[in-house]
Amino acid sequence: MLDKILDMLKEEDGFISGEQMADVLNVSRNTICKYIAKLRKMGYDISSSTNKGYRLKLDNNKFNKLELSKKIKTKNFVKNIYFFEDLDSTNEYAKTLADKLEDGDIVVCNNQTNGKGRLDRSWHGSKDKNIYMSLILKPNLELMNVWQITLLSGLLICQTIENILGIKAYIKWPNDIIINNKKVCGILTEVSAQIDRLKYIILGIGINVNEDIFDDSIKDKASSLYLEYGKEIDRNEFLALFLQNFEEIYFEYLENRDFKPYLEKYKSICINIGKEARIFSNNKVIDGKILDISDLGHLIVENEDGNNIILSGEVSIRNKNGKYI
Ligand code: BT5
Repeated sequence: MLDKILDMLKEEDGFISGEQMADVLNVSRNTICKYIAKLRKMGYDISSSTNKGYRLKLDNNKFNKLELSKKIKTKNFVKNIYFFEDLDSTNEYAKTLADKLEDGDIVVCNNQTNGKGRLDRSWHGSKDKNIYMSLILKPNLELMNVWQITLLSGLLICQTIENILGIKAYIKWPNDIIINNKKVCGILTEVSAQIDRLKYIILGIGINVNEDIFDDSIKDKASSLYLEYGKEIDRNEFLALFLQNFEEIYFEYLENRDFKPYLEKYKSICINIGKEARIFSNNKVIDGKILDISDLGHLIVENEDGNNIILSGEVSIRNKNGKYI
């Protein structure tokens, strides 16, 4: 009912009377009044006039459960959306619910107050601008394959950026999404497992969508889709399309658990290949040249002794001045 009333308000240029809505929806005017109050509580700006009825002030940047669920077209994913105005961290919240969540459920918020990056780093962002989301996955998968799911999610963020904005985005291995050398999205994958049995994966994704001001600490290396594209982006549409893209590839991948079919595409947008880098892997620091990405999605690095080794870990690329960034 709520979404039907919202649709009617959106379709009307000016005012629409409570009586007209009540007739179309076959409910009392009192019921319409109650739903209008609910919509107002959700932040919709609805004015009313005694003889004319109700008018909605259109706000294309409204990001909430109602708008999001209307856009979502996944088949098996996103049976449940846990949407919050404010949350400390969507990943942390998802963990508290993880046992009851289903494969493909999401936790989303409009304002994340204590966002987490990898290795205890933090993820910044303001209210009403960005996407902060955790996708819960419960695949039947070996622990070592989880890595590939993370890589696929980066690939699919890039694909969604290209689908919606027509802009090419790149990946800094494993998973920073980069446009014009600046980071627009970060991914934090967390896993719960017992011995070798995977319980769940929490894929935490932070996308700088309509952000225009960054914290001093990151303003030189961060950007947003809005800043790169020049127009505001509908977060509902973006997230819905990402989830649809992700669902398709996730189930395709799970059939063979093989990263190879996606490797060429991944490599074609991976900016680390051919670069001098410093890799932090298993408490060791290795300097070398990144030659390639292996079939399993790891880095193939030529180390200082000229040997090729396969690594995973944290990567800093060496810039023109010889500095690792
Ligand atoms: C990441 O970590 O890039 C993973 C970020 C994941 C955030 C999502 S939001 C939803 C979910 N819930 C959470 O609590 N987290 C996930 P890392 O590679 O460690 O990068 C973190 C570093 O990126 C920081 O130390 C900053 O230097 C920089 N950074 C922080 N916020 C940024 C932003 N909004 N845009 C670009 N760079 C940022």
